[in-house]
Amino acid sequence: MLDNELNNLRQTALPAIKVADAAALEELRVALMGKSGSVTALLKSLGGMEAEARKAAGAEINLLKTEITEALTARRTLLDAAALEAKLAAERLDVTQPPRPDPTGAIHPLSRTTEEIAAIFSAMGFSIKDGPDIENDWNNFSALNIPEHHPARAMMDTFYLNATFGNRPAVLRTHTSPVQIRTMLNQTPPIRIIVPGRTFRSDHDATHSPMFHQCEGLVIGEGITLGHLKGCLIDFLSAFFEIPNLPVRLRSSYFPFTEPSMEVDIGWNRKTGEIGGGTDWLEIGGSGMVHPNVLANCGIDPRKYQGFAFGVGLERITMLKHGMPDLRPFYESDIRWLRHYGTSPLTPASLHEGL
Ligand code: 2U9
Repeated sequence: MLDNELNNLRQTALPAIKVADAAALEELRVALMGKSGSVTALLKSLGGMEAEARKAAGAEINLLKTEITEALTARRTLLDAAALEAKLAAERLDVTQPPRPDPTGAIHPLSRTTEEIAAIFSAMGFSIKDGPDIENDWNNFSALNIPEHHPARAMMDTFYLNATFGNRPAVLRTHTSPVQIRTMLNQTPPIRIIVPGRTFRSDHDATHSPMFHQCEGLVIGEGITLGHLKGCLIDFLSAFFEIPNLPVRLRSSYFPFTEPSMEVDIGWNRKTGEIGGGTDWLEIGGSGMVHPNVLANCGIDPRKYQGFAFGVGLERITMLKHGMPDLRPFYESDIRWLRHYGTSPLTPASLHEGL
C-alpha cells in the first residue's frame, strides 16, 4: 500500500519537476514538501506504524524525499541560470561601438580649465567649493582684513548693489575669497579647498572684463608653511601647463589678507611666448600665508593653525596655455572661436597620461 503510494509519487513528481517553469516549480515544491504536501503527509503517516514497519517505511520515504529535493534544486539551478542568461542577453551593450559621430557641442575653454584644475587639486586631496555671486561686504572685505574706508575697497572697483544681504551692504563678489571665509566659519581645520568661479569688478577695456573668473585655493592646518605653499604651486602649475620642471618664482608683494604676500611668476620666453623656456618671468597670480587677523575673524586660533592661500585668473592662464591673443571672445559666443578653442565633451579632463 505504502509502496504503491511511493511509486506513484516518484513516477508523477520527478518527471513533472523536470519540465516545470519557475512558478510551476514553486507550486510543485509546496504541493510536495510544504506543510500539507504529499511527502510531508507520508512522513506524518509514520507516526501510526509499528516500530519495525516504521523503520523500513521511513527509509523509503526519506529516499524519495532526497530524490525530490535534489530534483527540485537541480531544476531551480537550471532555471536561474537560464533567467540570468536571458537577462544578460537582453541588457547586452556593445562597449566597442564608437561614440556618436561629430558631437555638435564643445566644452568652453574656461570650463575646460576649471575641470583641469579640479582634476589636479582633487588628486592632491582638495575639495572644490562654490558660493553666491552676490555677497555682503563683511564676507567680501571686512573678514579679509580690509577695514571700512580702506583704499583696497576702492582698489577692487566694486559693484555695490542697492540692497543689503544679511543686514550688510550687498556687493557682487570681487574675488572668490568670501567662499573661503564661509568655509572657515563653518568647518574646523584641516581645510584644503579650491574655489573656482565668477567674480566682478567695474573695469572694462581690451584686457579687463567686468565679469571674469578666478580660482583661489586655501589650506589651513597645524604647521603649514611657505614651503608647502611653494611646493603646491609648483605641482599645480607644472601639471596645468604640462611642463615638468616649470620654473616658478615667488616675488614679495602686499595683500591685506596674507602676510607675507607674494606674486607668483612662471618662466617664459618673451620673444617667442614659449612657457617654461627662456629667461623672462611672467606674473600669473598671487599668494601668501593667511593673515592671522583673517583666521581670528573666522574663529580659527592663529597660534594653533597656519595656512596659505593663492589666486589665479582663469582667463589669463587659459589664454597663456593655448596662445590666445584676446580676452573678449571668451564671452562673445562666436561659434567659430568656440569650434576652434573648444574641446570635445567626450574627452573629460583627467591626469591619466597628463591633462
Ligand atoms: C582667504 C585668505 C587669503 C587669496 C589670494 C591673491 C593673493 C591674488 C589675484 C590673482 C589674479 C586675483 O584674479 S586675480 O587678479 N589673487 O593675488 N589671492 S592671495 O588669498 C586669500 C583668500 C581667502 C580667506
